[in-house]
Amino acid sequence: MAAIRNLARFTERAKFLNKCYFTNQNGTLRSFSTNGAIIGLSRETQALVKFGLISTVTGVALGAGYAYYRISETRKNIALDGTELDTVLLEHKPPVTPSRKIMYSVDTTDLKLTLFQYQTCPFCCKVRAFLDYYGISYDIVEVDPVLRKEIGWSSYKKVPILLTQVEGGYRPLNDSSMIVSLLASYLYDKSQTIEEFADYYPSVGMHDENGKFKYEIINKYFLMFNNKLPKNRTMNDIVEERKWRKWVDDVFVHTLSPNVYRTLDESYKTFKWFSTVGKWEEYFPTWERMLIVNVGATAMWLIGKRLKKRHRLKNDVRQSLYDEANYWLRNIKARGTTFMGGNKPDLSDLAVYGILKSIEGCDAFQDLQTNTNIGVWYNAMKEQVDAHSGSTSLSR
Ligand SMILES: N[C@@H](CCC(=O)N[C@@H](CS)C(=O)NCC(=O)O)C(=O)O
Repeated sequence: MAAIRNLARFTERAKFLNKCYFTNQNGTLRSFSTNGAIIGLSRETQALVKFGLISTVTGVALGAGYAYYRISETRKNIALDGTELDTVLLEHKPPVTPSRKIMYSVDTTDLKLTLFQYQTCPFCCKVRAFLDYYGISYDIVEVDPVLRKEIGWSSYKKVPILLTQVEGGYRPLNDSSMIVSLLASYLYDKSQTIEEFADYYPSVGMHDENGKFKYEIINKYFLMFNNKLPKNRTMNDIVEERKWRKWVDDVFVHTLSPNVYRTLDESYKTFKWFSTVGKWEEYFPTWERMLIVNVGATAMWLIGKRLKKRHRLKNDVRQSLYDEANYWLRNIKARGTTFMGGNKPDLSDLAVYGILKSIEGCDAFQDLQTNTNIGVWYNAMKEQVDAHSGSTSLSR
């Protein structure tokens, strides 16, 4: 607000200066050339100069505001370093209307879930792949990725957040892998409540090697089996599944952004697809949609380059995407089964499927299909998820 007020004050002053000192009688702006001669500027140039000035001041004000915000956040976070973060139980449901409801007749769970998400966030797609495969109903709240006001009630500022109705209120679950592990454990052993399972996944605040504050969930890949393994699964299967789920989060997912935001043009195309598939026209007013597409596409194109470096992708980022997809496919082939989980998908299949689904409408996905054999596995997964095949393993 202060930045906006300062900008308004500056604009007023600029108008005053414009009137008093820099204009000729006929209203054209005057400035000084390097050799000291006064040149008259056309109205278009005046407009450009004004625009340039205002943009610079806005940029500086926003930059200063952002720097101040980062410093105060870092100060707050240093105090949190290494401490266990409180998990909250909300007495009331946050007053946000669901964007839509996903209802499955095969759902035999008594879960009441609301997913705060971006339709095309890979981590959100991963959670949806899990819920859809098991045929579990849920409400969706589509979050504005720039303003994020729909998750204003949460101190965790990322999506997905899965709000679960529990005794005495609502419990938000943060982090896609933790959500999947917790729900998979709950589906296997309903003798414990969601609240009890949530205690197995404490979260700790810490700083990473770049000094950035991280929200780390301990044990997020662990499934709680109450000392007995699920039918037809060995300990080795469980360990392998965990290894691949971690590979999805630590390696594979990082090949996506630099690919879908590879050029400014590709970035805009990606955001336009996000807008269509996320039904932004339905949920956000035009100005907000324009803001998301324009700010998002430009910012992500720039960020994509940083991510490429940070995750050490090849210069041709497509190749890194193909390499990881082929690594996954080679390992399934070595097993001689349709899925990594055997004849039925396991949580690692659902994770890979979920994150790839998040780029289904992008050029990068088309190229991936053309240049690798991912299509066969992907289509088999699509069939399983769309048919809610996992629901049969839940009915007792
Ligand atoms: N480890 C988290 C990552 C979630 C995440 O990074 N979500 C992104 C959207 S794809 C986000 O909300 N970013 C907002 C931000 O970082 O400020 C998970 O698996 O859920």
